[in-house]
Amino acid sequence: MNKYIKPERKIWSELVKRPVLQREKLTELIIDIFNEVQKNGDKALIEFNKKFDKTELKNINISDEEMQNAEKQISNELKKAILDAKENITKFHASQIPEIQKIETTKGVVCWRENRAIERIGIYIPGGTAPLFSTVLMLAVPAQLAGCKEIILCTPPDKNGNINAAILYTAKLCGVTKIFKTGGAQAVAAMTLGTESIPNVYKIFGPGNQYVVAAKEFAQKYNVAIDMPAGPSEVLVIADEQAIPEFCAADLLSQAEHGSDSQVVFISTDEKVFSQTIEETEKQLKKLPRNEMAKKSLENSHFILLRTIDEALEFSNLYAPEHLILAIKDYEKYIPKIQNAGSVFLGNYSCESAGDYASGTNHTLPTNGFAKNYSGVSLDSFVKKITFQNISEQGIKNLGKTIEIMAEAESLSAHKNAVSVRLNNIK
Ligand code: HSO
Ligand code: ZN
Repeated sequence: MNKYIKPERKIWSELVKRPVLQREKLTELIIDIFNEVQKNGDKALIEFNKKFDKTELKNINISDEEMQNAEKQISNELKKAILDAKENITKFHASQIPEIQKIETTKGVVCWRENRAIERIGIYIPGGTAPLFSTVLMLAVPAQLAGCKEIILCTPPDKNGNINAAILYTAKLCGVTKIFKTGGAQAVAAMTLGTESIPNVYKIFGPGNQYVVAAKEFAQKYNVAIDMPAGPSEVLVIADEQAIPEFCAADLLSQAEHGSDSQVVFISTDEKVFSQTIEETEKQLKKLPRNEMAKKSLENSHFILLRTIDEALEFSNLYAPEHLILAIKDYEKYIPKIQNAGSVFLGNYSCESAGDYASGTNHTLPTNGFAKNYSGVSLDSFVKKITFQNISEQGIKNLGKTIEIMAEAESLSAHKNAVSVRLNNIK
């Protein structure tokens, strides 16, 4: 835990830096994996399952029996929670479906845009210690609302060859069309290139370890789009004198438990809240089952005392956090000053966990400073927008001269002519 008391501005640029990830070494490995998947398809994936996931599977498909068993394994309580969350995520993302607006830019010239779903998308869900079925909701719900025809999900099997029941249950509930037992860079390669079983997709979504992240970057060489560049998860909490240290500590730890590379930053303008939050964080940390991971992540994390909320927001905008929690009074007043953040949580009761699971907003958000130039996943992430225009005889008469003059000035006479022939025809 690094503590800074009113640090000078000249060191801020150091404080906002994330640990550098060494990706270069991975490229060769990723190329090998892509080549192997291209050459041997499903067989390669089965071999990779043996090698990396230590499981002997004959194929990468999920049987009907496995799907039915998954549903039986989930408690009614969890099913109800997943349904509640799905309802809120659906409400929020459905509100993002735009109404078509036809704009007459010049009399007789009508322009508009229409959404078309990306037909085939891929969702990657990591395996490991925390089965992120909530991420299935965050990606499959907007994909289905957008109208994506095929929603492919890949996730690694455990050593018994099984997939977490909640992941399977949620996938089915949210209209995922096919699920495959394959993980890591090879799953990304398979969704990029296609295999006998796995269709190639046009866009790949979802979090993953450094291999998955590197493979998603590499997939773009094959004209496959990705949701966003990824890095470890982060939260920045700003707390004034009315903040509750117990709440702040819990929020910091909820993010720290994601992984040893997670980033948490705490900023306070109040000395008492500052020191009490540090004490609380240490106290709560001891009680956490994922204590080891959270402890490591806290080692790289910053606790900063600043003078004012304005100053804290300036720091936050420079850091551009994935999640920003404003545990301050008058948070409304400060909303216009938030420039760079993935998702913002306002007031003492808006915990990040709410957005992670069930309030309705998406939890797939820009990390690693990318909140400066990227948005989180939304309905828009699953569509392309096509522009249309319809120009009447009157329209070309009204706009024709403008086009002719511009085309001539660019020395593109064929462009000019495409207008001239029409204008002559009208006369
Ligand atoms: N905080 C994570 C999302 C997540 N949390 C999933 C729990 N499950 C990244 O925004
Ligand atoms: Zn989380």
